[in-house]
Amino acid sequence: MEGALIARDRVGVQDFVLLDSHTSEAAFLNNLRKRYQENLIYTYIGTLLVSVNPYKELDIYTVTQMQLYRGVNFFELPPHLYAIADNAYRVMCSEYNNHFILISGESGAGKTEASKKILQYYAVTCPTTEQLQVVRDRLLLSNPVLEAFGNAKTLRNDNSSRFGKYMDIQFDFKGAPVGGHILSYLIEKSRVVHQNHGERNFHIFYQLLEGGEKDLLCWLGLERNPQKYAYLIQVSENLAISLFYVWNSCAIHNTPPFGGNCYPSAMFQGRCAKVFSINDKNDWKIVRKAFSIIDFTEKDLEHLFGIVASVLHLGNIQFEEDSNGHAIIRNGTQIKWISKVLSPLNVDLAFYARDAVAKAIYGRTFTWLVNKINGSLANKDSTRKTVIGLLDIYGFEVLDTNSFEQFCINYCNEKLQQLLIEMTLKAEQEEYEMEGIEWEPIPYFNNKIICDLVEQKHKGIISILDEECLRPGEATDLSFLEKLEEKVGDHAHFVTRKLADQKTRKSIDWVDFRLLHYAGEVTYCAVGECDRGAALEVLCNSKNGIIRDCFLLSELDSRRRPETVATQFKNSLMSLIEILMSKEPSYIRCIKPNENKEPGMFDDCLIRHQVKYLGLMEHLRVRRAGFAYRRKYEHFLQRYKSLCPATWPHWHGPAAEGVERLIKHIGYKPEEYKLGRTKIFIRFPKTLFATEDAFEIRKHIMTLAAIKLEACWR
Ligand code: AOV
Ligand code: MG
Repeated sequence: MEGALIARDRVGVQDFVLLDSHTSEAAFLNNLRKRYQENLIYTYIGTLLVSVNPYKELDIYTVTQMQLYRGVNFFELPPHLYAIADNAYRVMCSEYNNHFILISGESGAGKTEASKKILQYYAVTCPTTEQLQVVRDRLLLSNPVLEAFGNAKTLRNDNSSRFGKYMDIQFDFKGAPVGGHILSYLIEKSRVVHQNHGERNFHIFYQLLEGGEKDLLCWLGLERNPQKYAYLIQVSENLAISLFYVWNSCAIHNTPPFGGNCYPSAMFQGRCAKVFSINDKNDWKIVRKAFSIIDFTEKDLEHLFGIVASVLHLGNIQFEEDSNGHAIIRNGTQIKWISKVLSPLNVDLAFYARDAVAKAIYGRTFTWLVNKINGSLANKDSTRKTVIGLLDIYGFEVLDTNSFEQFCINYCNEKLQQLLIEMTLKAEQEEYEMEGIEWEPIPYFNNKIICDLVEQKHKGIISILDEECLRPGEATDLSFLEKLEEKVGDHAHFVTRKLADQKTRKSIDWVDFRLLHYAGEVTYCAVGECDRGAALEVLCNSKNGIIRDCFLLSELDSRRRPETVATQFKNSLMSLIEILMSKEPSYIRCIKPNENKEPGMFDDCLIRHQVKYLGLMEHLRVRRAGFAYRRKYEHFLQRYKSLCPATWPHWHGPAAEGVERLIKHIGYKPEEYKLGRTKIFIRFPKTLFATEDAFEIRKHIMTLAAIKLEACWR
C-alpha cells in the first residue's frame, strides 16, 4: 500500500480525474510534469487523452505493446494512443457505427506522429488476409508520399504538415481494413517560392536532389546541389513582389499591384538545405518504394518528377527590362513559353507571375497526388463498411510574419476547437440539464465568437474579403482594412490597425490586422496570393499529363466566376465538420513541452498556456463532476437484463423501472449513478466494467448450459 503511494507520488495519476487535490491548474501541471519526467507522456481526462511530445524515441510502440492493448478495457492499462484506437475500433465492431479520432494541438505538438502510430496499430492488430495486405501497405505508405510533398521543415517542427489531412480507414464487417479515403485541405503553396529564414521548401525537392538517381537528375536537367536553386536557398529580392499583393485583389484576380511602396526591401530564402534530423537520401528511397506499392506507373512518376524539376527551373528564371520596359528572360531562352506568356508584363509583374505559376502547378499537383492515392486505396466492393476517420491538421501557429495561409491554418484550428467544445463541454452540460440531472454549470470559454468573426455571412472577415475580391480594380489593401474596421472594428477579438499602430509602429506603412484567437494573439499581414493568371492557357495545353489533368480548359471560360480561396476553404471546413458530427468522437490533445524540440524539457509557462487554451481544466471539471458513461434505458436493459431474475428473459414494464430493478439487484451504490429522463448515468468507468464483466461471465455460463442442454437432447 505504502509502496503504491510512493510510486503514485513519483509518477502521478494516470487519469486527472483521480487527482486528490482540487482541480487546480497547479495540481494539473504538477501531475503532467511528474509523468513527463518518468517518460509517461500520456494521461487521461476520462476518455480524452492528453499527450506531451517526448522528443525522443520511447519503447512503447512495439508490436508487443500493440498486442497488449488489443481488446482490453480502456482503463485497465496505462494511458496510450493504442487504448484510444482500440476503444474506437471495438465500439465500431460491436455497434457497427462510424468513428473519428480528432488529434489537435499546436505546431510540433505530436499530431502527425500520433496519427501515424494509430494507423500502424490498426495495420498490425486488425484481422487481415493475404489479399488485404496490399490495402494495408498502401494505407501505411500513403504517409511518406504525402509527407514528402506536403511537409516541410519549419522553425517549429522539422517535419511540419503544411496541409490538413483527414483519412477514413474503411473496415468490413469482420473488422478488417479494406480501403481508405483521404481529404486534404489547403496546402501552403507560398512555401514553394518563399520560406522564412531557417525553414525549408517541401521535403520532396531536397529528396530528389539528394537521393535521385544520376540518370534521373540528368534527364531532368538538375544538379545535386540545392544551393543552385533560387526556390531552395538564395536571397531573392523579387520575393518582395510576391509579398506585395493583398489578399483581396489576388485571391481570384490576377490584378496588378496597387502602386505605392509598402513591401519589405529584401526577403531571404530558407538557407538550411541540410537538417540534422532529416535524412533526405534515405527518405527518397522510402518514397520511391512507396510509389511503386501505391500503384504509380513509370509514366506517372516521369511526369511527377518532371513537375518537381520544372518548379525548380522556373524559380531560376530571371527577367530583365527591354527597351520598352517589358520583361524579357535574362540568360538564354531555355523556357520560351514563359516569356511568350509574360512578355507584356513589366519585370516586377513577370517575377510575380512566375511565382504564381510555380505555386499553382505545385498546389494542383498535390491535389492530383491525393486523388491518385485515393484511387489506389478505393475499395470497389459495395458491401456496407464502417470507418474510423483520423484527423491530423496543421497546428495553430504564430510566425513573425503571418500571411493568408496562417490565417487559414489558425481558422481551421479555431473550427476544430469549436467542434470539440460543442461535442464535449457544451453537449455534456446540456444533456444533464435535458435529462433533469442536478448540475452546477461549469463556465468555459466558447470560441464560437471568434469563428463567427471569421466566417459569418455578410459580416465575417471572409465575407468582407469576398466582397473586396468582387470589385476588381477598385479594391486595395487599405480599402480592405478599412472595410474590416468599419464592419468588425468593435469586435472583442479584432484589434484595429490603428490600435496596433499606436502600440508598435510609428507610421502606417505596413498592412495588418490582429485577431485574438483562442490560442493567442496573431497579427496578420494582408498579403495575397494568386493562382490564376495569364499562363493558364499554356498550362491547359501542356504535354505533361498531370499538368493537363490539373488545369482544365473549361477554367478558361470567363463566364464562370470562381470562388475565392478563403471561401473554398471555409466551405471545405464546413463539410469536414459535418462529416465529423455524424460520427462517434475520440479526442487526443497534444502538448508541446518546449520551443527547442528538446527531450526532457518541461517548460511550465509554455505548457500552462496550452493547458489553458485547450480548455483542459474545464474538461476536467466537467468530467469530475459528471458521469463517465450514459446509456438509454432500453439499450442498458437489453444488454444486461440477464443479470437480474426480475428482468430476465423479458421485462414488461417501462425500461426505466426495469433498469432500476436491475441495478438494485446487482448492487449499484447511490453515488455511482443517477437516473435521468431517458438515460442512466454512471459516474465511474469501473462500475460499468464490473457490470460488463458480470455480463460476460453470465453469457459464458449460459453458453455452456446451452451446449449441455443440446448434448442431453441429442
Ligand atoms: P505536429 O504534427 O503536431 O506539428 P509532429 O507529429 O510532426 O507534430 O511532431 C513533431 C516532432 O516531434 C516529430 O517529428 C518527432 O521528432 C517528435 N515527436 C512527436 N511525437 C513523438 C512521439 N510520440 N515519440 C517520439 N517523438 C515524437 V504541425 O504538423 O507542425 O502542426 O503543422
Ligand atoms: Mg503534423
